[in-house]
Amino acid sequence: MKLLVTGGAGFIGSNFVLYMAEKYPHYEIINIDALTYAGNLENLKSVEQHPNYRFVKADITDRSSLEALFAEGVDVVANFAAESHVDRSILEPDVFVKTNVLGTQTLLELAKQYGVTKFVQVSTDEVYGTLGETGLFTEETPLAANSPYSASKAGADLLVRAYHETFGLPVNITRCSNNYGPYQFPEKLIPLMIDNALQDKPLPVYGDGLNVRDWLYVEDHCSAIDLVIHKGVNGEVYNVGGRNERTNIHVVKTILAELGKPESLITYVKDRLGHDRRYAIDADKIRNELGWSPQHDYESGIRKTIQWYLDNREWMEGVLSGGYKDYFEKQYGER
Ligand code: NAD
Ligand code: TDX
Repeated sequence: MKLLVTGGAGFIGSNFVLYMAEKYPHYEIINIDALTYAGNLENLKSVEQHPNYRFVKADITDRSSLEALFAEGVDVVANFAAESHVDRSILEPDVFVKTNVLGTQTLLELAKQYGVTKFVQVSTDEVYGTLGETGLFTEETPLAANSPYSASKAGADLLVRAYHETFGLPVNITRCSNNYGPYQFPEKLIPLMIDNALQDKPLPVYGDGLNVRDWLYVEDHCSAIDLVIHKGVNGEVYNVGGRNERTNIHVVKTILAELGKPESLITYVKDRLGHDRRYAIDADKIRNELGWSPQHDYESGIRKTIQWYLDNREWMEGVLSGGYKDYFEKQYGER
């Protein structure tokens, strides 16, 4: 099997490459990534020497730089590449539309032209909008994206659907809830709060801190995508989530308690514009139809994650200093 992973230098993509390379050492894995601020090849150090792994620096919106790779023959595309941070999408929506919508359409076109056997679009629960106090997102929940980020992901989802309906492209869409774990860029809630707490800096909590997210340990997301690649019924959407709903303030307090830091570090700040109140995923379909089950609950996952950041301070320092950007040239030279 020849697997093309896009965005494999980012948080979830790099965890996925490591997961697949270990589980299927005989698969050929090609990782393409534009290495934006969020892409970090240091995440992939342990797989660099793997004989069946290859990294190619490329932008998913640039068809000409991808064509040769597809012409070599690709079986499966797993599209993780995206602009992923909601706050950035509020400040600068253009690049979200370019990468998330146009980039996905460029990949779909190549997948159609070169006849891939599966195209998995890694999407998000945020395309469904927001929930009130009760209820869960199912695959039938109408799309009602509220941020430029989620709107661009919803646009991509509709293009993926359209390539299935119109051209018969064998696709799946996965819609996962909030991930956490190793290698997450410290603009996102959990690594940001761990890092600030370790440095005794204020922990900025948006609004009243009572927004709810449904947390999933990243490895459990990887196992879901693995299953969808191998067993997903073409054209189907699969929600992914572990029923770990927590308020943001609860998450922040868990981190402070685990690190032995005082709650006086918590600082309430201005709310995010258009801040979705609550996400919660009904994952019965992937559980019942594909046999997926997550291996981590919130308590064990968050402890493991905090320990990883404690054990990998140099990774965080590299990210915060921007030092990881030198890594590509050191490792691969100019291209
Ligand atoms: P991330 O920001 O950590 O990584 C994104 C990666 O994509 C980076 O390596 C970046 O360099 C690369 N990239 C960006 N623009 C590119 C382009 N034009 N061409 C090629 N590569 C490009 O994001 P993440 O948190 O790992 O999310 C990965 C995917 O999973 C995204 O599609 C996101 O929407 C989705 N998702 C994320 C979560 C979450 O909680 N983080 C939850 C559900 C779904
Ligand atoms: O400093 C902060 N303070 C704060 O209160 C940050 C960065 C966030 N928050 C709140 C906003 C959200 O309610 O914490 C919650 C989580 O925020 P993020 O980590 O930015 O994640 P979210 O906006 O929920 O989106 C994430 O999950 C779905 C990913 O970034 C998306 O890529 C994914 O699709």
